[in-house]
Amino acid sequence: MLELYFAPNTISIAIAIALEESGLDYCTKPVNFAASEQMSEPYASLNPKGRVPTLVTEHGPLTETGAILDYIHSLAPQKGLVPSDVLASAKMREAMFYFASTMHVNHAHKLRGSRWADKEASWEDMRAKVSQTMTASCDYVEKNLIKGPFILGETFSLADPYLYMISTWATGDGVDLSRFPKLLTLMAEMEKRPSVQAVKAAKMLF
Ligand SMILES: N[C@@H](CCC(=O)N[C@@H](CS)C(=O)NCC(=O)O)C(=O)O
Repeated sequence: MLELYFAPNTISIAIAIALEESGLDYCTKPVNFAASEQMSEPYASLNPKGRVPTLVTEHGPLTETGAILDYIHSLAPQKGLVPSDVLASAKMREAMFYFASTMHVNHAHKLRGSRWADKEASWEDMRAKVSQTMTASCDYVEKNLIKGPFILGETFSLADPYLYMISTWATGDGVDLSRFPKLLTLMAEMEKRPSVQAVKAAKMLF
């Protein structure tokens, strides 16, 4: 059975939502950040990057949110989590690459400045910039990525749980979400879905 290593409220919950959408059998394994379990054995052997998510498959561990989401689609193609249209699927991945390379990284500057600099003053500077960079990302997403109500329009795709999870961080990152009605609609649509309700009931998201 697939095993999802996760921490609550992190990007790993996008995987839990997609697994719920897929109908695949899976079980969850919490990784305790407070105890730095992501950095130590046995987890470090599964994911030497010290991050969640990791999905352990019958062929071994798989990491990186976008890659895991695509893998879930490959295991349950009948669920239509990736559109069959070639351009639409490329647009979905365009959004997902942006989330991984830019938006998630913007957010990480709030608490993880030590990845990029050694001086506390530099961390403070990075933290102070997060509301600006996350607001700019939300603005880009609002104007360019969300057709509405979902990213690709009426059709739900793997990019939606990815953006949904990042959006749950936005207010804490100093973003005024009321400026972004399409993003708020996408979040509300996601919250209606049984997949999101299931991860909330499991206390993976609160
Ligand atoms: N590129 C990775 C990033 C994963 C990532 O940074 N996850 C965060 C949680 S949102 C994490 O595990 N942080 C733990 C740490 O930095 O120690 C992915 O998309 O899977």
